[in-house]
Amino acid sequence: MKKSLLISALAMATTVAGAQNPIVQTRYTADPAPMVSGDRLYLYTSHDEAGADFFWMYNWRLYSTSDMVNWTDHGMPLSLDTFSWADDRAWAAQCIERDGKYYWYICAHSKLTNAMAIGVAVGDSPTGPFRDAIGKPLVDNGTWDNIDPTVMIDDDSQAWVFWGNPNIYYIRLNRDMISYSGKVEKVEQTVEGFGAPDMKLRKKDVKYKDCYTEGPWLMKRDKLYYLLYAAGGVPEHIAYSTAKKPTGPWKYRGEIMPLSKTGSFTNHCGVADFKGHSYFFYHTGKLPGGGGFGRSAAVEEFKYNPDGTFPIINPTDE
Ligand code: FUB
Repeated sequence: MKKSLLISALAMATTVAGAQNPIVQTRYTADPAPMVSGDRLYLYTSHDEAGADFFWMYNWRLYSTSDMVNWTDHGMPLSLDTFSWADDRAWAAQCIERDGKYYWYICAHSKLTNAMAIGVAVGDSPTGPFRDAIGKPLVDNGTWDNIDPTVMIDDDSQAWVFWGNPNIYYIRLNRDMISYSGKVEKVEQTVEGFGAPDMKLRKKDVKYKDCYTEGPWLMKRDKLYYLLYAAGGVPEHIAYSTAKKPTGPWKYRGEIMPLSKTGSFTNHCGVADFKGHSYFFYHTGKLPGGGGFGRSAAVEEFKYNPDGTFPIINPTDE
């Protein structure tokens, strides 16, 4: 059983079938973030522009499926126009449901600080419509580190947002999901935790190449917290760390998706369990005409190892 694609060009909310990677073959879709709601899996993506020479990106896209074979294109529910404070770089994002509302955490360039910022949109359904939830960024402290938010609601109902490149930050969201308590915290990147120490040492010593770079994905399984992320600088592979608490300490657990010839020097992952199967989403540059700035979401079904660790997952075209 495998994926899909061939989302028709007419597409909007049209169901079409296919059976190979990339999932979407009619446009570029990067930074895939799955969310299961009801009996559907929703895939929130960013969107590379054809022919771009950098990550000049303006909107986010949404697809869904009930069977991992037939996908529905829900169009572009969110764009930079949604956020009065944002003017460029509509980068990685993730959506989550709480109390019947859907919170889509995004990052974009802030006009207010001339740096990257984290924002949040809210809607009444997984497909929106979405609006800027607070009319200003959630985090906008003037650093370019503020990219790639990942969000998780813990069993004790505490919601967490992690993000960052090359540093990792987190906040504890309040129950309203649009404000937070305490301050922005920074994760200490020890060798034990992430395979490498801070950026200065990474640059000096190549043995520290296997380090956190960006694109965190926070999840919990059997009481253990997992932080998956793009690692190793350029080009990126996917690695992960685990911890008994979201605040750490983290333990580096190795690679999940090793470097391979995908045509994209970035990678960015998301994981979902859906209808009894586990899926690992990532992106490649494999769509014809694609590459490092023309990426496409892809997916692999996998099984966790009996001890809860991730297997090695390689990209396929199937
Ligand atoms: O899509 C733009 C940026 O490229 C993302 O924010 C990073 O994770 C990398 O995939």
